[in-house]
Amino acid sequence: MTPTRKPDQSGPAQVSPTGRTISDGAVDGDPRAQTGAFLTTAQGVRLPDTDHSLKAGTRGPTLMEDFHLREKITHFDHERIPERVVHARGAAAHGTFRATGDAAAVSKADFLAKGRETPVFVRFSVVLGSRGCADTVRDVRGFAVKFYTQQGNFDLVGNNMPVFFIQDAIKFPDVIHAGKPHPDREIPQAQTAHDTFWDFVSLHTEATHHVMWAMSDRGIPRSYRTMEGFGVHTFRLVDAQGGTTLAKFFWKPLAGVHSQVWEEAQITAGVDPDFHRRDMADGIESGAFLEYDLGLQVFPDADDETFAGIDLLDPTKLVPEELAPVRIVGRLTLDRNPTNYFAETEQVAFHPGHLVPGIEVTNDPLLQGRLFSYLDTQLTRLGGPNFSQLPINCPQVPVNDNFRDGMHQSAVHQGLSPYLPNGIDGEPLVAKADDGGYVHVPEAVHGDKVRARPVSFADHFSQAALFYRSLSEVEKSHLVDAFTFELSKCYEQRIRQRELAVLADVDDDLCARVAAGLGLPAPQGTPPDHDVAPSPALSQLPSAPGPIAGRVIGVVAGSDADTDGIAVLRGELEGHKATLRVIGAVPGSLGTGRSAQPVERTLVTARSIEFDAIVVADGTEGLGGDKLTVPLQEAFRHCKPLAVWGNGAQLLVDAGVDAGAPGVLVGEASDADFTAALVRAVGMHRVWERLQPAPAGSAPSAGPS
Ligand code: HDE
Repeated sequence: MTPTRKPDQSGPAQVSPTGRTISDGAVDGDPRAQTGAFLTTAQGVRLPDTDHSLKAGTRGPTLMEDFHLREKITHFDHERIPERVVHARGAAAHGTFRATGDAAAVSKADFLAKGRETPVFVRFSVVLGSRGCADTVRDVRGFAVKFYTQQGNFDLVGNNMPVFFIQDAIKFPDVIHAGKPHPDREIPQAQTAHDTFWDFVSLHTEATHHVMWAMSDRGIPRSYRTMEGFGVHTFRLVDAQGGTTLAKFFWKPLAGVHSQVWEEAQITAGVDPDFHRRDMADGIESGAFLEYDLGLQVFPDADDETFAGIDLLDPTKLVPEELAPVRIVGRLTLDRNPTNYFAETEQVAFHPGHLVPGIEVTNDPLLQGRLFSYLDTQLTRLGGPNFSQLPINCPQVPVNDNFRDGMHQSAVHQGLSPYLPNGIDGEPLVAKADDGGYVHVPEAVHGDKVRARPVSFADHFSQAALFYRSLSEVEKSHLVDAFTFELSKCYEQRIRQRELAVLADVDDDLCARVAAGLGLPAPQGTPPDHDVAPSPALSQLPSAPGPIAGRVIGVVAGSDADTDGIAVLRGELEGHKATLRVIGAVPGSLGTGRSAQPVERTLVTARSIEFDAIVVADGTEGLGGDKLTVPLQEAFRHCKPLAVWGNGAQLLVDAGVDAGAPGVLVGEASDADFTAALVRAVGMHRVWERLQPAPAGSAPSAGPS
């Protein structure tokens, strides 16, 4: 029962944080937004001037009594809150999760019931960088989802890699200290290519599997829409009858899993540090929403908590999808950008302990430590214990928690007795499982008090080898290049040698190739046998063209460009929810009438990194020179599709690009065949065949291939 106000009591009027009564008809319908015709102080006093401080004469000193100056500057002085100690840089979007009902047999969670639609807020992040770092650094990405369910908030706080560097939360401060910039000069920003990181991971070999993922293409995603997500830990699901299973969570992007190449990621960090957040916001604005399927791997809740010999409590291990298929249980669509970065993206507070009935934690020692950390860090970051009242964190169900007071309390609690039981105000009901109460599954807990880990956590190499051996050759070579790059950035030779010794215990081929790149002898190790079955699901290369929604295609066009042809191509791409951007010599517009084309990029502002493919249209007057050669060569080198029609082909030749190479489409006109071939090529993401030496005597292609 909720206590009621006594007859002699009053309280503040029900106004929003911006001073409007809830019934006010607001322009945008949200009483929390600032409106009103006049500029005011924070106290609501109308202001005649906010540009001149109050002075004794125009040339005199500023007066202490200038309450507006003092209030304005004081508020500004306190605008920043501490950034997250990890995952500081992030970007977020609102959306909806729609359940298929396929999880209902294993979890009684209401939001997983068939047809249920649940509002969500998703924040993607990089781990190591500060809030202002570049989006495209090599790092793990956070993939944190808040479900505002009818049973309270559930947070799935995951990453874009399925395993983690350490097996016990007590090492988290250490691995982060090692990954963050060196404490003396605070260098390097947002990267692992430095001594302390490699010192740590070569000494803590449990990190080896995750290091493989971080050095693979997964560490440099093309965009948030092309990232897989993983809950990492094993959770315990509870069905309506109280039966339990163990499960791992997955997000499968409908756009496929794609990455940048390393040189591209480095260029992007300088040319457009906001690349990923821009891609997401622009995509949502243009109707190319981000979509992911939620999947579950489900395992019997066996006493030893293993599956196929894999310890499900060890967060450095995955279960190959070939052994336990991922069952799709719902779809997430991100279709709305936040209104205010600070209020939403910065103030959102995720916590792996925000659980709903039907989902419980396991004894994974990494997860157990996380259950403490998130609330603890948020107390400092968000300035007190009441941050769950912030609009972005607020559950969308009744809250009756008996918590009181604290910094920034915005509820006006009534009654005298916020405790249970009480004989004064009456009490809220306590819920049984049937009432939707979160009743923990009983679990026997026993054991000696020890600081130790299970014997099964000792194997640090077999899954690192599984990962490497499951990759395609092009992915392997990227991974070798990444190890070589990062270890070359270390100053200490002994750290390089120690990491090579680690790689020798993973795979001879990997170790030999990295050692060759470092100019060091390859040590002999004891890698796992080669007869372990690879897991093709770990490779991210597509076998067939995927959707191209959200992709950006640049079309280079001269002053005499075939604007009718560009219009045809634009229509085709827009039909696939992809974007065409015309790159001209100067800003303005090309052509006239219905097929007139705006020039959205010029040779001064365009770099290849913005585009998933570059097309040169027929009509190239006024184009050429280094400014064009650079993006064309980059796109070619990064194995992006290139296409030309009409006399556009000459620009490729001028730029020194081999028009006969794989993935260079040469057409007479921007017709249906040409556009379809381009869409297919972009759907394959990259033309890796271009990296193979051309067979002797191969001729340039005469038409779209
Ligand atoms: Fe986190 N992590 N973490 N983490 N984590 C935080 O919480 C922590 C781990 C993850 O967009 C912090 O509010 C510990 C694994 C994401 O706001 C902090 C350990 C996974 C985000 C924290 C881990 C994650 C965080 C910092 C070792 C993937 C960003 C700010 C046991 C399954 C959420 C904050 C957002 C953020 C602690 C390991 C994911 C300090 C102690 C494993 C996506 O509480």
